[in-house]
Amino acid sequence: METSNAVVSKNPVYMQSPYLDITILESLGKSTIHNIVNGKSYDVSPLVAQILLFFRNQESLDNLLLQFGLEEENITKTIDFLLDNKLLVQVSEEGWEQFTIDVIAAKNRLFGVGGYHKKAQNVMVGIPFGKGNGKSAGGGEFPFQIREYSQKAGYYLGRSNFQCFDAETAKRLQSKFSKNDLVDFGNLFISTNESPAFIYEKMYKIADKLWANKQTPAFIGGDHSISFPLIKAAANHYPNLHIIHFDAHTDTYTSRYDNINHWGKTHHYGNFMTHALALPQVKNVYQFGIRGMSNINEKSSEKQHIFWRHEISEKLFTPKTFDLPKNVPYYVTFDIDVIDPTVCPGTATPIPNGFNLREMKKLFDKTLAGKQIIGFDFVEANNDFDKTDLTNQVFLEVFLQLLSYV
Ligand SMILES: [Mn+2]
Repeated sequence: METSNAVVSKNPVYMQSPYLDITILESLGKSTIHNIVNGKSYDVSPLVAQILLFFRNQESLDNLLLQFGLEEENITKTIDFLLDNKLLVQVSEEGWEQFTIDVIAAKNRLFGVGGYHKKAQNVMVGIPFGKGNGKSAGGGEFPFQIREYSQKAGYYLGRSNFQCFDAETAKRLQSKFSKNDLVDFGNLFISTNESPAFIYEKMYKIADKLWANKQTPAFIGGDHSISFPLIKAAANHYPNLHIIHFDAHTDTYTSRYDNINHWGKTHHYGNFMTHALALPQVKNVYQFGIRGMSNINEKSSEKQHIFWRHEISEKLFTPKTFDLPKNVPYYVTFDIDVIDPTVCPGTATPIPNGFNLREMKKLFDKTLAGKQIIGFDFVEANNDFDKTDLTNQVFLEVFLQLLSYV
């Protein structure tokens, strides 16, 4: 007797391939499944697309039959088709491992913390991707470099008293490190034969999974283009998402090439925010530290709130606040070029008149204290522009300060 793979085990568990775009066109009676790895497209009935969407998270065949009111023999061919074309994956006992395959454990974990586990609250993930920056891809090496630097310097912080920070920050960091709920997942694995679209999709899937597990990720870039897939993933879990964006640039810049490249569908380090603003779940974006001639008339959305460098200076050491909404979830994206290039030279697009570290710390106090921060990224550190260790040191100090508020 011929038995199909799909029904051999009693109640198999399936999961949708992580690399699909599914478009359902009810009115036309057909749907399209696009595999972004090999470029293949499949026209299927809306029911088949719905079945595939049902398996977005791991689900058993029995649950599918129950949910859709189907008989097993009527669905066998469809399941086989989906399996044969790798649109659907049968989850083995190592099913969970699928998620971790795309992240390679770091040889030297940052601050000497532990490796990934499901229960950890704060999860650091390196995203060594720099090709979204049109000026220099060197930032892609940063997640490797910072771990190496940190290890050589002996920064194992498990029992540190964080005396080099002010008392409040030290207290927050001590509690975070002593609870052992900060881990270093490792770096996103990127192969040279992968396209940027494919790599962005991997970032998106990892971020989506971390938020699905109710964890709080801290992503280490990489250039600023990585933030869009991360924010897109956050939006799946937070329908009222707010963004705090530290940067010298608004990153809502379009170039004439943006329209040539796939009709504006692609994104890069200079326009990731335009794409983030277009997400309906993103309600408001607060941009801090914007300055310089490249922002001479930059405001493109009602959701976008710019706090200019010169306005911030006037408020920073006064009791004045920035009146950000309370009790809403915030994602924080931090571009290291918000800091003055004389303080931190290692970045591809330096702009004069940035913050010093004392101002930066104060700005964190005024914007992040008491907020619900669901995760953050720290991007655009690029040691190609700094042959000293200054940028590494600025990164570690500012990263820890930022982390202390999360
Ligand atoms: Mn920038």
